[in-house]
Amino acid sequence: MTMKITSIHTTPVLAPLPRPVRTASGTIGQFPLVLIDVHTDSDVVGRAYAQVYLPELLPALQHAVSNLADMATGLPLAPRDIHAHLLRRCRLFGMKGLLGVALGGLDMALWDAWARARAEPLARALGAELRPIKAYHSVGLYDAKEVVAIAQETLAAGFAGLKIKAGFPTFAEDLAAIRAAKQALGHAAALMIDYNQSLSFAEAMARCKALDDEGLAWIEEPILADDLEGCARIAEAITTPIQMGENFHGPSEMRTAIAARASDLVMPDPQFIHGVTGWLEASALARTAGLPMSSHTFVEASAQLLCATPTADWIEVMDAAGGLRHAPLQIKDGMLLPWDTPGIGLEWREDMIARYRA
Ligand code: SMN
Ligand code: MG
Repeated sequence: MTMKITSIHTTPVLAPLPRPVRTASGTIGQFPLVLIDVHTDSDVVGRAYAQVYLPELLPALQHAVSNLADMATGLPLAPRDIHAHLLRRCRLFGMKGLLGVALGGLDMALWDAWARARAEPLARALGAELRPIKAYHSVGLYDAKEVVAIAQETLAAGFAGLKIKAGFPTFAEDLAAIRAAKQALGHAAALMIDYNQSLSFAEAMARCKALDDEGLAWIEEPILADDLEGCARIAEAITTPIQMGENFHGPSEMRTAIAARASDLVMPDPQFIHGVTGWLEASALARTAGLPMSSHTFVEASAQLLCATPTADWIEVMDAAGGLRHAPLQIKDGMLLPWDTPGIGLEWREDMIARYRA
């Protein structure tokens, strides 16, 4: 007998971070999250969250989630059917931007409830076994002096990689930070950089070519994510893999980017790609294109989803909700060990929710 959704609650929080995430395109001091609880006519409650990088946009995201939640309340707990229903219902308006993010967060909570109802981790409920995933520590923009301590902390925490943001005003500053990080990491961990779409095409081409012999695991979003032709030209011009995907709004945008050969690697964001449902479609696109697929934030859901991703590569560890959750992440020998608990495994600390509620 299929469960029914009886109510869906949203809670806005400004989640604490161990340190601000400074990027060349803005700084995140606290993580604005909308916690999403899907209640059913049994004792199962699905839990997930959606995120927005600016506190000013948190009310809008919460409203968007609530509006979609109103369209799902009362329906049977069938995540694929609800996803299709919401896409049909919003066909005229379109499912991009904040609405697409709201769909992604709600979809994750629905699938969490679905897996909890089966008393299985999401990966196992999707037909995949849990397995360790190569993990990198994702941090902000640090200069050549600051980055040494970050690299040492990364090695001490057991990560197999470190991603630093790039995009200082001068290339010399980028290069100095990269070389300092490489020296501190030695051969113990891979190094990735992320320009967060901050460079012009000409500047990106120049900087990516100048970095091509630095042995970087990838260069992420050097230019605007929607300039697919520009990304493809840069990817063609250098050997270092170009990485993108956190700004794929739904699987269809990933399909377009793959067709444009815009990058060598893909890393969808579980909310932007439209949740678990979107991720599963995206993982099939990556497999048919033969592209390694990594994740962007949402470490709890990503840990489960990458177990069910044929071309799974790295999991990004930027633990936006870590300060609100009971269970700590398990990083060992360069790998993240997905939790063997029902669903995505989110259990909130009510005292911390109350403390950081927006
Ligand atoms: C990033 C973007 C937005 C919020 C956090 C992190 C960054 C990444 O692009 O890839 O981690
Ligand atoms: Mg990025």
